[in-house]
Amino acid sequence: ATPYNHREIEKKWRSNWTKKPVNVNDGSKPKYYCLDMFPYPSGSGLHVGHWRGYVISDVWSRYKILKGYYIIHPMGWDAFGLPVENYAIKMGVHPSKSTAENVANIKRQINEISAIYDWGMEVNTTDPEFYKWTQWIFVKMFKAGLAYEKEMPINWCPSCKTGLANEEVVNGCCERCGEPVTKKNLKQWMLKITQYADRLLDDLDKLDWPEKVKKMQSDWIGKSYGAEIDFAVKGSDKKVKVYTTRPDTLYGATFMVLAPEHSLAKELAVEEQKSAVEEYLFKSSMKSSVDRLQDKEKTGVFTGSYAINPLNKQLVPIWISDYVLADYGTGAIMCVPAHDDRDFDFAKKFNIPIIQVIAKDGIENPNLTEAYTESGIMINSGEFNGMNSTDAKRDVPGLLEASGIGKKTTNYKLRDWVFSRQRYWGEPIPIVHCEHCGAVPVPEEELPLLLPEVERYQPTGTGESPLADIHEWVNTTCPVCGKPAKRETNTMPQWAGSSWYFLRYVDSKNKNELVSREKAEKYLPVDMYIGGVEHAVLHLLYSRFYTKFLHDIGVVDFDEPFIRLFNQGMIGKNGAKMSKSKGNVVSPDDLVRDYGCDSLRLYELFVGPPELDSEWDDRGMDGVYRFINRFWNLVMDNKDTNRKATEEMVKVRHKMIYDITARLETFSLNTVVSGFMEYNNKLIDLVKKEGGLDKETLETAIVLLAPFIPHVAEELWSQLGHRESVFAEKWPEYDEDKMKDNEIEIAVQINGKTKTVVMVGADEGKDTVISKAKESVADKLTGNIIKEIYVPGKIVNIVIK
Ligand code: ANZ
Ligand code: ZN
Repeated sequence: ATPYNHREIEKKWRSNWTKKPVNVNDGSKPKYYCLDMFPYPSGSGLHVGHWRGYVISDVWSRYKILKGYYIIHPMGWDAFGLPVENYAIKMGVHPSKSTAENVANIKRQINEISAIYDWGMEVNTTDPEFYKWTQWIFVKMFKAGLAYEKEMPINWCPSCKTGLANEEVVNGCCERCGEPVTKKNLKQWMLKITQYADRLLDDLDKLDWPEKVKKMQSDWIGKSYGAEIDFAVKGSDKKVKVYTTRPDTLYGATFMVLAPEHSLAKELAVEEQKSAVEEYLFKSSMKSSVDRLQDKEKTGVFTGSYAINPLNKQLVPIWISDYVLADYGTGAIMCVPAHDDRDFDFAKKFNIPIIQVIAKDGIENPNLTEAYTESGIMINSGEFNGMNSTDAKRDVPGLLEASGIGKKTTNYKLRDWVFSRQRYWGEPIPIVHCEHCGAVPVPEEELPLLLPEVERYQPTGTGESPLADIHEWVNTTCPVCGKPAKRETNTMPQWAGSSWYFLRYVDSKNKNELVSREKAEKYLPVDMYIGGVEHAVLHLLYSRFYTKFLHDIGVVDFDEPFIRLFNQGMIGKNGAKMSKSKGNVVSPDDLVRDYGCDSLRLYELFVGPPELDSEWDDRGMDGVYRFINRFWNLVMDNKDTNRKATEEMVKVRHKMIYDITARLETFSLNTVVSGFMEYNNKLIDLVKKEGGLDKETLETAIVLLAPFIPHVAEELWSQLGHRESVFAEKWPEYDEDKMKDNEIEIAVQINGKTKTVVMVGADEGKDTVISKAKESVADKLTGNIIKEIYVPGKIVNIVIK
């Protein structure tokens, strides 16, 4: 028989599929939208880690084709942003030129996967026909009051020389380059994502997403329920408003702390504390946000002023410390050292009294060595004494509100989205600044507002983008009053295009609308989204926000973009994440040449559970290559034997369908591959035993394998005499009755020791089983039988004396 030759058959089938696509929209099939997170076309190309997600999504898409769907499976390019721009600065190559080169190279590499992408849908975020709509959405948001300008201290990366959103600051460092982030006061465009906080939180319930990602989003939104309480300042008409999630602990509040940036921080400093306070404020203003976060040892300064605890009228000292954040809650807190860790550390350091108000079983601990953060019984709390603290937590906010001491409130950690970047390679923000009319949007019919050519891409570092230097572009006229005006020179963050690109694929050539209502209804939203988990709170939160907005203005009729989400793990080698800088990159190109695309596809799945990080081992390629050869030979050797199926063959076939389908449905793709290996061995054993295999079993195995090793499957399918593509088949169904083992093994024991096994019919009754068992050990029954025990389906134990 012809030996397996991957080069020949992969070339042949790729060309056949181009002539006659396997994914056809005949108008009658239901759609299934399976989307990959689109790549950033970087200069270094793809490594085997990138392949993993694309293989997973292609297997899933091909499986859905066999299940009778028309697949939307597009690909595109997220191509604005820093890497290309940095390359332009270094090499002097225009970003659009290097982007085009990188796209061409990666497209070639992606085609090596033989994934069934529909290139007719391709989008590129840097294409003016695309970013026209990115700008259009901004204008719509501006008109809806969701885009606004604000001057404030924002996260600033001194190395990238640009402002950053909170989401882009990871452990105090720039998400891109890893430099510690500082603060800079800048006038910024902001998007009011906070207006959507509740919907972004509540609608997580609708989504079939990994719980981990949902939790990350809800933690990021960070909704908490609590109260705002006013503390009067002694000897003054000033009040300090605090936000607390624990108003039940009010009797235990023994001091207060203001953030250094709090508006009252300086004012409340009494004469003899003034210089100490000023010194502290200066010192903390010099600290980077990382230092403030990482400081283990609490620092602070006493203002000299006192506030009055509104419940017990006790005087509490007012301190200033940078462990209180200026932009959360009210920027001031009441401190309950007995029950809060940070407050406890602070009180210990500065010798402030600690009053316990919740105690286990109501028994006070006079020597607290750490904050007591569990529940218990209220003590030292006047009218609340004796209450269960859980009830107090629930009821006290209402009681305080009723007596006018506090007000029930909710708070969010989510902040509005800092949307300006002081960089060149991004969408220009379509706004004109006019002295008379203020900020005016570029008229919709004038979009796209093209990104002009510049000579220098260097970020200026002054807080202005390089666009500010192009005077003929900056100077324009006001769209409203026609007087001279200036263009906004900041650009959008890289997330702008990726927040909505998935909507554009299905109508990527539409000149008049972002997406037509008809196409949106037919093909959207995304049914399955596949990509890395690193986007959990950035891209995935922004996309949900954009989709909800576009829903609200009537562009689409759904308000969640991605129904199901799958996050694949990363591939590492030699214990490190695969990356060019670590020098441990494995290129798919050589592996495809030497082993073929089908082997690489299979190994990408076999390397480990797809949701976990896995280690690459080149030797694994030999294993899957051997499997493919064995399967190839099995089919080629038996394709003409025309055996009639035995009962055993039927049983193996149905079990195989069942096992493979169940593992595939649960995304246990590595065990699908090992399952194929096991069944292949079973089939080879059957051939040895029966001298051949029936055609239906061979065909079934080929169809099951088709999503995984499509070229091999097509070739073997045609070798069996079929003229149509294997993808015109239906995914096989199993019949549970035919899967049943009708013979089962029963262990036969004498006095608890196994002597032999007997085969009995699966639905044989107790008496028959016991008599067969006794027969099988007749020669060993050398005594009186005193008991016969039957464990159904498993054991017969005969007790003799
Ligand atoms: C008194 C108290 C007693 C508190 C207690 C906690 C435990 P979340 O859940 O994160 O919303 N807080 C409020 N504003 C703050 C700020 N700007 N910077 C730092 N901490 C701040 O946390 C709310 C709790 O964090 C609030 O409840 C407040 O301390 C503190 F046993 O008030 B609590
Ligand atoms: Zn004007």
